[in-house]
Amino acid sequence: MSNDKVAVGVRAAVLASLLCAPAIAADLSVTVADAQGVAVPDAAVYLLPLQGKAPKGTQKGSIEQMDKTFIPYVSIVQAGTVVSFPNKDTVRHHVYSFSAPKVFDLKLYSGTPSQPVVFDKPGLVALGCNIHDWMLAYVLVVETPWFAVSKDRGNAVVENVPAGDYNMLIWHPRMKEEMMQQIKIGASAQAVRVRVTLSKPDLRRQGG
Ligand SMILES: [Cu+2]
Repeated sequence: MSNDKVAVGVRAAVLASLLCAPAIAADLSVTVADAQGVAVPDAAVYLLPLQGKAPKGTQKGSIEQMDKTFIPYVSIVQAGTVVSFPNKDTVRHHVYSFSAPKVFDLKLYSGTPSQPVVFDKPGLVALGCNIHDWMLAYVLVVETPWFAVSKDRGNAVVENVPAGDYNMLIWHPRMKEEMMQQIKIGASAQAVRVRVTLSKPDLRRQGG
């Protein structure tokens, strides 16, 4: 083999190893509790990089209607996400939003409406149903793929966050405003606990 060919081969190997090297990233586990220390489910947690723009992540979501309830109650999606609204009930629903980031209206339907809804602008969107006016859900539209919603024990895991500095934001339907704190993500998983103030009432009601 000529020296030139060897050099090309070495360069190709170096390039391949650079391309295949996994970026340093880690999971962030956030446990959300209220002022009394009680676990808070349905809190949306998301990370905005202090430098640069976040890349595009998953762009598909789904919000079901089951037992005349939206599931999940709180969703967080990246701007541009296409969300479907499958109806698992035998009754029909008429899902709508009057919220500025996404005004829409899915007229009475059963099954899954053929037109999904694209949440293209960041902000908070409240969902309702024209037929069952107790039905309520929220979609928080953010400009990052790094987010999670807390489960029953108040735990939210934001997976595979590239190492770097971020603003971590927490939102819950009962909070007056988002809470923000800076956080550094390194090479290994970390866990943080946050306390939030739930000063607004829970607007969910039971329906028939
Ligand atoms: Cu309904």
